[in-house]
Amino acid sequence: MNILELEFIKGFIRMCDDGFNQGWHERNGGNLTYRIKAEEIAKTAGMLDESKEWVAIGTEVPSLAGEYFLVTGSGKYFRNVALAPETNIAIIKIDDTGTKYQLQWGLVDGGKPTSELPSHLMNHAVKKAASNGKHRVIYHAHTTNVIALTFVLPLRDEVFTRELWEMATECPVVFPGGIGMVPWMVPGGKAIAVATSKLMEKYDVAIWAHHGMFCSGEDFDLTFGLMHTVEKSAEILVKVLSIQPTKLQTIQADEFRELANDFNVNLPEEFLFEK
Ligand code: 2HA
Ligand code: ZN
Repeated sequence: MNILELEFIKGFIRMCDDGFNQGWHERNGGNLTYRIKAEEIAKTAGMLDESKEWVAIGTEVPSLAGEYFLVTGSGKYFRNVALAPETNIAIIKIDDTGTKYQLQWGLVDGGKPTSELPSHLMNHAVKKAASNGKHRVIYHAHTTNVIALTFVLPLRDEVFTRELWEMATECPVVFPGGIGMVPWMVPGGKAIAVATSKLMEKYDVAIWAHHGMFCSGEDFDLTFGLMHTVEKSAEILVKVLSIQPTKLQTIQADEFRELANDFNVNLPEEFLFEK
């Protein structure tokens, strides 16, 4: 059995390729991590290396102790993942204290897990608890239209949520919980990880101003689909604002309530303010 034939690895690689093809991963932009299921790790028996040194994560994630993650590599290009998975992605294990990781497979030409490992793992910790273990995917992408909007809209959760809900009827059904906003911060470290994971207690989507987006989900389809839907909605808004600065008509607060009722989703009233 070749490890690359395992379904979770194939799904991860396909998602990297899909993201690149959307134009969200210039150069080494973006990163993807997946919390591997116990039954999936069982299938890698004999293929993992448990001899490498334990390396500091840069933050603490005790609730992820002993978990395995499939991750993109720091400085690696999404464009190259499908061509050479074993040089661009890796399997890591978290130690018993939740402060260190060990590289057990992949990155064969050297390298480290994604530079955003602290944000990814803190988001995983929060979402694992909030979803009773269901959420397994954290995805960061440099989505062009969402980034553009962070220059022209107030960086407030209720503004981005409402504006993006209005751009397509499916949006409130796909991200009923809304969107959290992180102001500009230095990426890669613990501070932005803390700020993002705090928002992830409430949301499945967080936007980093002038940088990109983080999405959390149960599997590759749902998480990619979430990123895709939010970014498409942002693309429509960019087009609308480019045609004329004010909308002639849009979906109204009461219409969202009607939609919520028919589609059986909970749309928090904080996003249904009168305008
Ligand atoms: O270059 O996207 O946020 C990888 C990144 C850093
Ligand atoms: Zn980034």
